[in-house]
Amino acid sequence: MPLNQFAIIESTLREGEQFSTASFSTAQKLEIAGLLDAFGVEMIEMTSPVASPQSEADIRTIVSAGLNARILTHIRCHKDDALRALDTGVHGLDVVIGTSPQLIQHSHGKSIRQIVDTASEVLSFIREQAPDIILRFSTEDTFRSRESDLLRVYLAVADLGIVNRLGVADTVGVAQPLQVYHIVHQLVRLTMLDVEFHGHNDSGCAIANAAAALEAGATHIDTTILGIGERNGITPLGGLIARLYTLDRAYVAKYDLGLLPRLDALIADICGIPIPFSNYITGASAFMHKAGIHAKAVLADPATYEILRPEDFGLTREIAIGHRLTGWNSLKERAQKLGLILDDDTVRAVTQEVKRRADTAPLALHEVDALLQQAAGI
Ligand code: HCA
Ligand code: CU
Repeated sequence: MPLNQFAIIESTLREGEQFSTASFSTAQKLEIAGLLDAFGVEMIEMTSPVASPQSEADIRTIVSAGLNARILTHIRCHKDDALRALDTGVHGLDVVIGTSPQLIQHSHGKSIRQIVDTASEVLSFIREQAPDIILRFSTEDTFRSRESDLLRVYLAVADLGIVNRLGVADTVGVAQPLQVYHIVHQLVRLTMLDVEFHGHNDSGCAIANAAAALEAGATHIDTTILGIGERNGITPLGGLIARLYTLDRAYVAKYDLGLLPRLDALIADICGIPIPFSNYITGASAFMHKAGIHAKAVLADPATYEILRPEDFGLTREIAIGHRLTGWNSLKERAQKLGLILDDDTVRAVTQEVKRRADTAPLALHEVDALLQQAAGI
């Protein structure tokens, strides 16, 4: 299992731009790419140069920023697109072509045989033009494609001996972890090439599918900050980090985890959206403990109810106390924080008072503090 060797292909500047409210200026792309580079992602994928003149110019700008991350661009399986992309000086090309019956019918109209021929021609052309470029070939809508079609296409491409990586894409977010495992495992076994997974989140499996891909031997996972992308997006960077950290913190030790809150806040700000309360690691309630029993245990040892340590991400845990589920341990801790000396019976009495009032409406922290101070005679 190459989990300690996996790499992130960060696609906020490609898939992320396909999110409803995303449209990045050059300065914003530089800021995002710079922060992702500082975080330590291995590759940054950018919108095709064919998309617009500014998209093309921005690839050149990011390439010349001299980041550690390799800069890739994402193109259709066309020679013209490839030439435009190569001209920008990018380090890698991610080439994609649809293989599902739906895309064959409504997108390019090619048969599987024609797909194999086109892919062979375009990929060979790219390799002739750029012997050292990182070259990836993906099928779009892999998980609604026929397995026999996929194998024909991937094996033919692998046989060319010129691509560095094969990609599988759950374009519509329909795949389940076992299916992802199955396809990735076959590609790893049959081709020995690096394998990349790109997964949409329409049915909530994007993170689990990425983890399954890694377990099956995938080497690269596509992410975007906050998971932004077409519709409701793809595997979020923070979610992937949370998933892998909880398997073994060593898997993500190569990244500067303390930058995750800044990355999420930056994209939320640029896209004009809040960070969801339920977001992995950076959601407002990700490290918030409420029920008295939880609070008591967390105060004794945070690991009782925390699988991620907030301090590893530059964050702090919070104990909510002004509500009817509160417990006296939470109030005791609060009193100590305020420097108040109260015996346990008094703290218990204040706790009962908080519960009684909170039955009408939750109390703000300053209201709880006032009750504690009153009990201490202040
Ligand atoms: C799309 C394309 C893609 C490509 C993924 C890839 C997808 O925007 O529809 O090249 O790996 O989800 O299939 O993002
Ligand atoms: Cu996608």
